[in-house]
Amino acid sequence: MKIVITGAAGQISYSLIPFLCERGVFSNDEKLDLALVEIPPAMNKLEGFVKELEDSAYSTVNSITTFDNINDAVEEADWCLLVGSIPRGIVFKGKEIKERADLLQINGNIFTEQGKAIGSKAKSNCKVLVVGNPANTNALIGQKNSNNPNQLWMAMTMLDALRAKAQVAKKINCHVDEIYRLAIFGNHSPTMFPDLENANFGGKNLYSKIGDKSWVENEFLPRIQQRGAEIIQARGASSASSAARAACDTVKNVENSTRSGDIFNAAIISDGSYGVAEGVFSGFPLISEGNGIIHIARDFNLSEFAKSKIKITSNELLEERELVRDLL
Ligand code: NAX
Repeated sequence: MKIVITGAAGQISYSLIPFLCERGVFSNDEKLDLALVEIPPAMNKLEGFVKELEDSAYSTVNSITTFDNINDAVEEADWCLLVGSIPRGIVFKGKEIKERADLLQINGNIFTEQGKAIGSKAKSNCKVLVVGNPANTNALIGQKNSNNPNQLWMAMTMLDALRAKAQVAKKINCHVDEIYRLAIFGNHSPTMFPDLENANFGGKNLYSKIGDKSWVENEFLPRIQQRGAEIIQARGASSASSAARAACDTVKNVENSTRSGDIFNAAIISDGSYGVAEGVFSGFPLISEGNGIIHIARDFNLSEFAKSKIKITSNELLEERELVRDLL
């Protein structure tokens, strides 16, 4: 199993790669060939991390190779985890990147190249998870440029789902594993919509169990939508350990079947389901049959409130798509 990880010297990858190397993510007899990708200035740091991975002596790992370009790395890849991207606020070619439009264009160029490389060189059933922000639109650019319809492209919304589960579990005093069918719709951005109306707890409707509309609308929703900013403010750095756990969980969910009665979360290309605009990457409730076969769960009932929230996040995805139209 060849796994390519970009941004491999970054903070998310520092947690993500050890998680992926633990048993239980892929089938037990699978041996991993890790292809770790960075930009040239970060190669020294990456080599340091590779020494640590070697010292961890994982029984699951067959080989570890490093690359300073995507083209050589993705040859015959089974999975590509695209974590690396240029963050907002950084000085790039002498200019501070403040605007979403600039961020989309700069990262867009990275994902154009990565999409082309994956489409032409990775396996025809390669699975791709985009973590680097703006993740949904980066995935759209990558997928369009891959020109390979059999590969599965996703953007990460699992972290939003885990955050939502954790807050609800605290509210009703249960364990996170007791919560089923909690879905994230839309963009991985503050417009995303975590739906509790279709979620279950102990076989009963979760929204009714919470029984507190004001908490859902005025505390829960803004907290999940702004959780990333809350972490940055407290930690002085963006979410890394939780993001890594969410990325690993996404891989696990795509490789294995979804537990009975549940869904998992990722953004995939929209076919217009649930009122989301067609042709953008949106979070949906998904069901996995294992080995990369996934589909959208079709039995969610949306209230007028949910529909209005999904429209907002869908419109944002359309706006983002317009800003990168030249790259699609
Ligand atoms: P870091 O800045 O620690 O690491 C990013 C790494 O990517 C750096 O080492 C950089 O050299 C590398 N990189 C940049 N361009 C590259 C390229 N073209 N090829 C290969 N490597 C490249 O960021 P980190 O905290 O690890 O976050 C990575 C990305 O995840 C960011 O875009 C961040 O915004 C995004 N996130 C996405 C989340 C999601 O739920 N989808 C949540 C967490 C996180 O905010």
